[in-house]
Amino acid sequence: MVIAGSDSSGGAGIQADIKTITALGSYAMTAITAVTSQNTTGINAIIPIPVNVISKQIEFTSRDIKPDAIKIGMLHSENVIKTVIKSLNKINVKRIILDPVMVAKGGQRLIDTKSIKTLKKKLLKKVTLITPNIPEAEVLSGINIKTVNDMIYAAKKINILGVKSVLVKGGHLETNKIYDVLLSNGKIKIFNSKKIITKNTHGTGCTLSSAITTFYSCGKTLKKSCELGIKYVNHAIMTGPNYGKGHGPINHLTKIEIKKFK
Ligand code: PXL
Repeated sequence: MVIAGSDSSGGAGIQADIKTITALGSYAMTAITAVTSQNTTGINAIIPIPVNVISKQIEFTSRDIKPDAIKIGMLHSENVIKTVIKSLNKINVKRIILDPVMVAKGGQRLIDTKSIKTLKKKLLKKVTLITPNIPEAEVLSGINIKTVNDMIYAAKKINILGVKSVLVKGGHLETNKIYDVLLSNGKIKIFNSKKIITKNTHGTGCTLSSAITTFYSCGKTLKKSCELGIKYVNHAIMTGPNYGKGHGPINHLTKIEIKKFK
């Protein structure tokens, strides 16, 4: 199950989540938190969904088909965060992945400051894995991140807030390769990938967290799920369709061979 916002341009949000989960052979259910109106050049409206409608989607859907895992994306207000926590408490799903969505690729804020506080204080305790990018990890940890060592330190600081595992994504760092840092069970694992030079990276965060959630829901370890998720997103970036005038989408239907994911 995905709890997230809708992206009318189809590259990020719920649309990216459903495409990813489906492409990887799994079944996606959704609870929509907000509807955004956007294209690849930016967002021109965010329409919140009433909180009682959010809790209904989560609870009624899960009562029939119990999710193997939950991915959480855009939670734009404090009220939405509190509502999601209440619903999570009722449905009792163990594997919860949080992509702490804060700013869209074009720079538009998708969450306010008060909500970030509530997310840190109340939601993180419920979460198995959080997947911040560098700016999000800086906000959550209070650390200025310039190096891979800073990423490790930030992961440790975020871990202390109560979340079990942390994947700090290094795409924003000015390094020749991309380093993603996983802190899980007190151990650090660094995944490195080739840097792909492109402006078409809209929805990479949503896609990665959904891919990780899918692999994890099928019983792979968190470490393996991160490794496979990163591989999938890299393929999807490399084969992106180059749509739109701004930050275009990636290719969620990248021809991945399932046997590579063993
Ligand atoms: O990529 C972050 C994100 C998440 N969720 C929604 C979005 C975006 C970015 O545009 O629109 C709904």
